[in-house]
Amino acid sequence: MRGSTYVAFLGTLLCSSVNAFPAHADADTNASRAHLEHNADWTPKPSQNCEHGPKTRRCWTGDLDVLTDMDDVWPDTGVYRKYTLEITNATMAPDGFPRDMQVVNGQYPGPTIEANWGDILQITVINRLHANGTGIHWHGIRQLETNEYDGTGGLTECPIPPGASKVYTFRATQYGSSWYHSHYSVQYGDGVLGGIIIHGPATQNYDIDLGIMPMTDWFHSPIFTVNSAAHHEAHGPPIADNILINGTMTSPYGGAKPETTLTPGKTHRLRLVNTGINNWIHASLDNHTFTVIAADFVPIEPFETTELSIAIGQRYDVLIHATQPSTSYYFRVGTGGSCDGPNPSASEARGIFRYADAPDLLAEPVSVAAGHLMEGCWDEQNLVPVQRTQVPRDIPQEMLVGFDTTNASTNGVHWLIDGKPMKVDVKKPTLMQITDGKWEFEGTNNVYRVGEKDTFQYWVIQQSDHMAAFVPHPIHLHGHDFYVLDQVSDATWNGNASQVDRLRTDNPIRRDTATLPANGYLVLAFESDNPGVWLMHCHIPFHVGQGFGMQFVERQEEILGSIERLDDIKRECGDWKAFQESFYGVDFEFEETLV
Ligand SMILES: *[C@@H]1O[C@H](CO)[C@@H](O)[C@H](O)[C@H]1NC(C)=O
Ligand SMILES: *[C@@H]1O[C@H](CO)[C@@H](O)[C@H](O)[C@H]1NC(C)=O
Ligand SMILES: *[C@@H]1O[C@H](CO)[C@@H](O)[C@H](O)[C@H]1NC(C)=O
Ligand SMILES: *[C@@H]1O[C@H](CO)[C@@H](O)[C@H](O)[C@H]1NC(C)=O
Ligand SMILES: *[C@@H]1O[C@H](CO)[C@@H](O)[C@H](O)[C@H]1NC(C)=O
Ligand SMILES: *[C@@H]1O[C@H](CO)[C@@H](O)[C@H](O)[C@H]1NC(C)=O
Ligand SMILES: *[C@@H]1O[C@H](CO)[C@@H](O)[C@H](O)[C@H]1NC(C)=O
Ligand SMILES: [Cu+2]
Repeated sequence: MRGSTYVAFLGTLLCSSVNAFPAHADADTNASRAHLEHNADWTPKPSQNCEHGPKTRRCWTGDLDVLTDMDDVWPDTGVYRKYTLEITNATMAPDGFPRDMQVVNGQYPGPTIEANWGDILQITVINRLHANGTGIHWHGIRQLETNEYDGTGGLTECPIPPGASKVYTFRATQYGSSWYHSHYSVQYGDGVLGGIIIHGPATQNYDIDLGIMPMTDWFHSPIFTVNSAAHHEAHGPPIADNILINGTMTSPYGGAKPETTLTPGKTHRLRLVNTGINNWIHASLDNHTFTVIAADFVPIEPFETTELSIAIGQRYDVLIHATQPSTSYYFRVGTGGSCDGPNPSASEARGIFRYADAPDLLAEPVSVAAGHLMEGCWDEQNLVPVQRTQVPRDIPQEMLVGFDTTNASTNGVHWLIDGKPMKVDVKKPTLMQITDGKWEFEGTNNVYRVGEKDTFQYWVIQQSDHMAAFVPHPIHLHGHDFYVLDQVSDATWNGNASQVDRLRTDNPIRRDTATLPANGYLVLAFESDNPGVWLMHCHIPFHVGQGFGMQFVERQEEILGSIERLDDIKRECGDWKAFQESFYGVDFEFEETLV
C-alpha cells in the first residue's frame, strides 16, 4: 500500500523462521468469551518479541504482526512446503448421485495446502487424465515475480498434457484462507480444487482452527456437458442440482450431510470459501453469530453478523464461539435466489455443527433458524482492513461488458469486453509471446497495458445497459488485490461529480474478488506493483469460457527480467502441441476461450 512507511525488502527481513504450524490451543482460556473488538484501537504500535499464540493472534514473529503491510513485508522463513497433486478421472457420488469427476489425489475436495506466511510452496501437479489438459491456479496468491506459476492457460502457461507434470514454485507473501483450482476450461467444476491455508496473524483470538469450509453449487451432469448447454442458451443460466458443503450433501439419491465438531467453551476459526460455479452462497449457523476477521486474504476489523453473502471465489474467515447449550445445530447454506440461476432442490442445504459433548451424537438437529437466509447476489459492505490505505481519488478508465446472442444456436452466446469476447491460443500463451519479443497482440486477446510503475490503476467495469443480460458477475483479478471503490446496480457510470465523490477512497476494502452488480458498475483500483500477465475475469466458468475475460500486461519491459523459467515454458508448450497432434490427429489452430 502507498502511504505506508514500510519499504520493500524481500529476503532481508531478519526473523526467526517458523518451522511448524502454530499449535492449536488446548489450555483453557477466557478468550473464548472475548467480547467483540468493535472500533478497536488499530493504531500501529511496536510489538517487540511478540509471539503468536491463542491469546496473541495479532502477533506473528519478531516485529511482524497483523498491522504489518503484507504488500511490502513478509518473513523470509527459508522453508519449502512440498506437495504433489495428481489429477485423475474418478466416479464419485458427493451427494449420493454417482458421476464422472476429475479430482485431486483421488479425493474431493482435494487436500488442503498449508504453509506459514513467508514460506515457499513447491507443488508438483501431475496430469493423470487421458483426454484433458490441466493447470492449477492458486486463487488470490500474488505471485510476486513468479507470474509463470499463476496457472492460466493461454496467458502464463500451456496446459499440462496427460502424462506430464509441472512444478509450481512461489512464495506465500500473504496469509489467510483461499483455494486452488484448475484453470483449464471449466474443469474445476468437475472437482479439481482444494483449500489453501497460509498461517499468519489474525485480528482476533481463537482457540481452534477448523480449517477450510468449501461450499459450492453442484451439477449432476459433467461440467463440460453443462458448459456446452450454457454456451447455446441465450435465456437464463443453468440451474444447479444441489449444494455441497465440504464436498458432501444429501439428495434423493442418498449422500450424507457434512458434520463439524465444536469444542464447548472454545472459539473456533472457520474459513468459508465459495468454490462454486454459478451461484452466490449465503451461510448461517443456528443460534450462533459469526465474528468475521478476514475477507479474502485481507485481515479486517472484526464484526459480528448472523449470516454472510459470499460470491464465487470470495472467502470469509469467521470465529464461532461454542457457548450455546451442548447439542447440534444446522449450518444453513443457500444460493442468491433469482439473481444467479437459483437452485430449487437445494434452496437451503444443511450441514450439522455438533458440540463434542452433546448428549446424542447421532441425532438430527432440532435447531430452528432465526429467519430465512437472505437472497441476493451482493458483497458484504463496510469491511474495514486493519492495514489502512488512502487511495487517491481519480477518474477510472471504462471497460464495457456486453452480451451477444447473435447466432446463439450455431456459434453460441458470448460475453464481450469492449465489444470482443476474449480468445486466447493455449499453444501460444501471452508470456511466451512476450519472451519472443512480441509487443502487439491479437485484438481478441483483450490485452490492456499497464505501464507506469507503482501507481494506482483505476477501472470501472460497466454493464452495457442495452446488451448485458441482467445478471451480476463475480470479478476476480490475478496477481493483485484490488480496492473496491464503488458497486452500483442499475446505474451507468458517467464520471460526474456526484459519482466521483461517492468513490470510497478512505481505507476501502481490498480483496481479489468483488461483485459487479446487475445492470450497473464496479469501480476498482490496483497498484502496478507486479510486472506480469494477469487475467481479470468473471469467475463463473461458463462466462469466462464465453469470453468474459481480459488480461493486463503490466510493465512488459520488466517481465523478462523477473521470470526465470522461460525455457521451461517453451518446452511445456512443445509438449502440449505434441499431445494435441497425437490426440486429435492434427495440429489444428486451437484458438479458444480456454482459461
Ligand atoms: C476468567 O474470567 C473470570 C471472570 O472474569 C476470572 O475470574 C478468571 O480468573 C478468568 N480465568 C482466566 C484463566 O483468565
Ligand atoms: C475419464 O474416463 C472416461 C472413461 O474411461 C473417459 O471416457 C474420459 O475421456 C476420461 N476423461 C478424461 C478427461 O480423461
Ligand atoms: C475434457 O474432458 C471432458 C470429459 O472427458 C470432455 O467432455 C471435454 O471435451 C474435454 N475438454 C477439453 C477442452 O479437453
Ligand atoms: C471437512 O471434511 C474433512 C474430511 O472429512 C474433515 O477432515 C474436515 O474436518 C471437515 N471440515 C469442516 C470444517 O468440517
Ligand atoms: C435458537 O434460536 C431460535 C430462534 O431464534 C430460538 O427459538 C431458540 O430458543 C434458540 N435455541 C437456543 C438453545 O438458544
Ligand atoms: C450470424 O450468422 C449469419 C449467417 O451465417 C452471418 O451472416 C452473420 O455474420 C453472423 N453474425 C454474427 C454476429 O456472427
Ligand atoms: C450524475 O449522474 C447520475 C446518473 O446519470 C445522475 O443521477 C446524477 O444526478 C448526476 N449528478 C450530477 C451532480 O450531475
Ligand atoms: Cu459472469
